[in-house]
Amino acid sequence: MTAQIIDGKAIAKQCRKALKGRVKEFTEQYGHAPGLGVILVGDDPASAVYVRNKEKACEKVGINSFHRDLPATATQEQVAAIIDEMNADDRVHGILLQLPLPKGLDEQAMLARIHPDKDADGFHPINAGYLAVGKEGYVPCTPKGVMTLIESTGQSIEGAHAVVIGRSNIVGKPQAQLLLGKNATVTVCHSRTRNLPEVVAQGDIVVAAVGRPEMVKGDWIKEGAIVIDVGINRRDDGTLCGDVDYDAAAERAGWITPVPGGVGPMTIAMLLENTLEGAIRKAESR
Ligand code: NAP
Ligand code: LUD
Repeated sequence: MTAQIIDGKAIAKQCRKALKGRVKEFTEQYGHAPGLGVILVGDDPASAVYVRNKEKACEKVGINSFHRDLPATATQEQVAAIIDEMNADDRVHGILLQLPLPKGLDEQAMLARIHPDKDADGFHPINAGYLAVGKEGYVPCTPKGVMTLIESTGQSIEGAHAVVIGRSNIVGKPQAQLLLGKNATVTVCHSRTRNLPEVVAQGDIVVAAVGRPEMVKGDWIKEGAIVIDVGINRRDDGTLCGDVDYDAAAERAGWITPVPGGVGPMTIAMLLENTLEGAIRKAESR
């Protein structure tokens, strides 16, 4: 079998087009545009690129963005002060604190400082709790985008065996919750998992979120599986690759996402969607 490519770039473009219409309606109805507050701490070059792409995407769909930069030497109090300002700013409906933070800053404390109603990334413990108990709240952008990519195949998630590799708070764990919410049978793998290839081989759906270049080999993949590669790794020559050995996996999978052009663009589209949804919730609660 040769896999069909899931074109995340094209699907994200469709999402942004639909969002642009909804943002326009919102802005006409309420007299102000949705707004995203963006906080970048330190000088990680990849973070700077992602943040710039997110701000450009906001602009294209009509969402305002409010950018604050802090140096790598910033203190916890300085980051907290910016978050507090954005929490209090009525023009800001969603707040993005780009990760990772420079060493020495307490990521969990900073994420918990963001008002849960403005938590466009869905990383606040309250929103993580809502996801765990199946209550409506903000859903983290990457796993939310992955669900859209899986649904684009037209295959049923209910009853399927989904194998998630990785258990981070930003991808693996919320991904497992979302798949469980759609009635998949979910296995979550991590660095202590025994016989990983055998576990992955059971997956009708495989989501790889590890951060190790091409770690998932083609012969681990079940014939016809849906393979979603969340990994973004930079090779020594500067090119990007995922966590899956794409060429070999594509020979067995039914569907597969490329890197770049798979999950990454969806993460950005979902951030825009969460920001709009936050603005709608706020406007409707007045
Ligand atoms: P992370 O916090 O570093 O978590 C990695 C997970 O992989 C951990 O749970 C770890 O297990 C597990 N792991 C490490 N080595 C393993 C091994 N040999 N076998 C099985 N599992 C192993 O990473 P993350 O933030 O979830 O990100 C994962 C990847 O996705 C990275 O490449 C990141 O750049 C990318 N990413 C992409 C997007 C996007 O929009 N495309 C968004 C977010 C992240 P332990 O828990 O046991 O340590
Ligand atoms: N922090 C994220 N840190 C890193 N790739 C992203 C990402 C788009 N607070 C917070 O945005 O959701 C987040 N919230 N994350 N990430 C990773 C993670 C965060 C990574 C890649 C891309 C977002 C992306 O657009 C392109 C693609 O895969 O096609 C390639 C871009 C390139 O470098 O060429």
